Amino acid sequence: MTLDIVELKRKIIVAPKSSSELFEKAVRECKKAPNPGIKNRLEKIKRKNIDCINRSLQFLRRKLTQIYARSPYIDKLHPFYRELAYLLIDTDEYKLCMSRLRSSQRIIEKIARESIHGIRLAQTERDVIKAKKMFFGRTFSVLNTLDKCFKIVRNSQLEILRFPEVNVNDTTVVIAGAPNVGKSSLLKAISRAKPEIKPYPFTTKNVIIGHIISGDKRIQLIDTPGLLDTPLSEKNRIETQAILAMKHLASLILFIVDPTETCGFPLDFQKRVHDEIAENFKEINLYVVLNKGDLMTQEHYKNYLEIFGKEPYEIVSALKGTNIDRLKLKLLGEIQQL
Ligand SMILES: Nc1nc2c(ncn2[C@@H]2O[C@H](COP(=O)(O)OP(=O)(O)O)[C@@H](O)[C@H]2O)c(=O)[nH]1
Ligand SMILES: [Mg+2]
Repeated sequence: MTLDIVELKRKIIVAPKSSSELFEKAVRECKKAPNPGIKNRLEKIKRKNIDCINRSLQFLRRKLTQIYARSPYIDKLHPFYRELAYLLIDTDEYKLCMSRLRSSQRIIEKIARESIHGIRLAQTERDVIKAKKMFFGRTFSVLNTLDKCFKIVRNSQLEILRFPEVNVNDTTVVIAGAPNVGKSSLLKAISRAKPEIKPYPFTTKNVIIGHIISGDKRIQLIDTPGLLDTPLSEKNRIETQAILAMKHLASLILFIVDPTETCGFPLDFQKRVHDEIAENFKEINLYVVLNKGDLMTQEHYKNYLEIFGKEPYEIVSALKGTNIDRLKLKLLGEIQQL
């Protein structure tokens, strides 16, 4: 089972805006070191400064680890999210930066060890302060070289946090079809609870998610207003790729047709949309559902058969609720075969 996207998002600790922000916090941690209750002045200063370095080191170690260990591995993402990630973020830079955070943490640990060693050997107060300054000076340089990485990682993380939350482990039925054919009405009629609205990357559009639940069987239904309702060839490249990422998600596509054409789109346009989707989602079964059965005449049906050239998977009326339960049972039956 792939880790749930909600869980992945919850784990993310967003990288700081800049390296100086992190450095300043590390210096603040150092200043929290209390005065040790020792008489010998040199020993006292040594202890305090070692404590200071350790506090800063622990802080930086924690922060850096949090960023790289709690951010998702792109290649371990579910293919749907992996494809979106490759579209949305510079994954090469992201990966490179993650490993740089890791190695920089080790370098800072080494600097700390050397500085602490220097403090232990120090003969004078000045030598102690010099060793401490060495720690902060070198740490600052290391963090400085990470500045660009913090920005890259931060932006990537913010993109990932905007990924649509779909359940990749559920059987997924994607609903397609021209505008106004009744996709949303059907989703509402067939779903158990109120559908959830989720934004879709690269578009100003949302997807709407509903569920059919029967015993231990779950089907996730995705309505795609504005995405799979017009020919893909009329969309820009990125938007098309983002839509095509759905092929990693969809177990089957329900293509809704309005044979009455009251949707405002003639059947030959609806067929064009159908053919483009079928062409682009070759590996996925596509079933035609005729909607608005309540308005459909013999004439409409004949016209449909002529243009589509195949019997529909089901004829329903989302408005009247006709054959909705039958469609639901058929879909639940499909799960076994998927
Ligand atoms: N007569 C009739 N109208 C329907 C049916 N399903 C949807 N509609 C109407 O068709 C219009 C578009 O429906 P909608 O679900 O928004 O279509 P979408 O754009 O494909 O999501 C609305 O006015 C619905 O009330 C149906 O089965 N019969
Ligand atoms: Mg709609």
